[in-house]
Amino acid sequence: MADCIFCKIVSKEIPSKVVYEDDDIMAFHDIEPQAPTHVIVIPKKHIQSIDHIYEEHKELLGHILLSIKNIAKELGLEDGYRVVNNCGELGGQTVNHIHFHLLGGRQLQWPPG
Ligand code: D5M
Repeated sequence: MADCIFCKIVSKEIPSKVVYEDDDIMAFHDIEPQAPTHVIVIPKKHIQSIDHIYEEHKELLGHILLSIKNIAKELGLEDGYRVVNNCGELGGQTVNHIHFHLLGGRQLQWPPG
């Protein structure tokens, strides 16, 4: 998608600090980290949000979750971590390419704001 920041990260038009990449997904360090470890995990295919997920995406979403587990292990988050998805305006989504925040490296609080 032409105006999508994360599509530009996928195409390498915008640089990022990649922690994992394969044919279908990419993980890179968040530019505004909210924890010592803050990684964004995305499908390479442009999907706007969870609201735009359909049956055909089930395998891709499973692959993302399994990869998040593996990335967390690689990054040394064995004591725990948080996975966040913000969906839509009231959900706090600012980049309209579905993404999962992987946060860790400190005691995270609940509830979020
Ligand atoms: O989160 C969008 C997240 O995307 C937010 O934490 C900043 C991050 N972001 C935005 N631009 C970049 C670039 N260029 N590199 C890395 N990270 C980026 P949301 O859930 O939509 O509020």
